[in-house]
Amino acid sequence: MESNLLGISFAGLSLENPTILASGILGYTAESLKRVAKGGAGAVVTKSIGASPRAGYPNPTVVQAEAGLLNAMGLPNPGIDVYSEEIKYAKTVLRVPLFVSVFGYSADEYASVASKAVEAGADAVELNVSCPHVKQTGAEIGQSPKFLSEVVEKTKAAVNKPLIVKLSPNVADITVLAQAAIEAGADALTAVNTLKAMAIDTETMMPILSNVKGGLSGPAIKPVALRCVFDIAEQFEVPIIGCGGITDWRDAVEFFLAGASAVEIGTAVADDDEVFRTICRGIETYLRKKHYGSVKEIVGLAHRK
Ligand code: RRO
Repeated sequence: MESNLLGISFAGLSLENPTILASGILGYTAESLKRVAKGGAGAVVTKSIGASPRAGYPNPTVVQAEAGLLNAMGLPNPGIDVYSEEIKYAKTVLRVPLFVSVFGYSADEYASVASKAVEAGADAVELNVSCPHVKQTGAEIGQSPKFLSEVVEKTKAAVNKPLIVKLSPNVADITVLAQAAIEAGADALTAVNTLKAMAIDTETMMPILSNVKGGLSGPAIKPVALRCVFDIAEQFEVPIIGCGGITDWRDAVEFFLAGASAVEIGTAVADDDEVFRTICRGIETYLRKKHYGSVKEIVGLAHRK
């Protein structure tokens, strides 16, 4: 791989390429993160970690949907005190930046978990203010500019590493939340988390997920995610990670053209560890064919008037 075509500097971090493992996919153990990094990811994001252990929801927690996956895992995680050991170990086996995804039930809790994650070795923190189906955290915070500002401000003051805020698509105008996050000190934004959705079993005549509603990911949401990135990039200079249904190089290029500097890949990794490498090769071929010297040169080109 020629790193000069694909290498980026993102919120002060050097990435060998702009493809990143999205949070929630294969994301707890250092060994699984290492496997993804070997598949060519430029950085990896952990599953979201909170202040204390949480079991998550009972099964079924995942359902195959028409063009994607519907999940309501319910933030299962071991808690930051236990997970800090895994972060420390991950830092010894990973050769790419490690982003730790963090959630909380208050601004102070977000800040405290983020600070412990950084202390353990996180290269960046991704704030999950967008889980669509867990009460009193996630989207309940990320849908309110006031709560969001408070969480971002407190967390920013508690960490000395890049702070990335992952936004929800389940809002009327994502730019209002983007603005709140930026003004409160976010170094970058990830757009977007899953789209609130559900499925019903026609035999039992009941919702399939134990939690009734969940989050839709995968190709079904790509056009929505792309629109969110475009809307944010139209108004703000902030670095953006595009996320939502990216499966091949063409999807990734669409997100760059919309204004993303990097892309997160989640659902597509479930089928193929090597998806990062395959997508990177496709982006390189595209850049050469179009006579561009770097992926940076095509970021935001779809906004030309
Ligand atoms: O754990 C989950 O159920 C979950 C989370 Br934290 C999230 O941010 N997005 C999602 O679709 N599921």
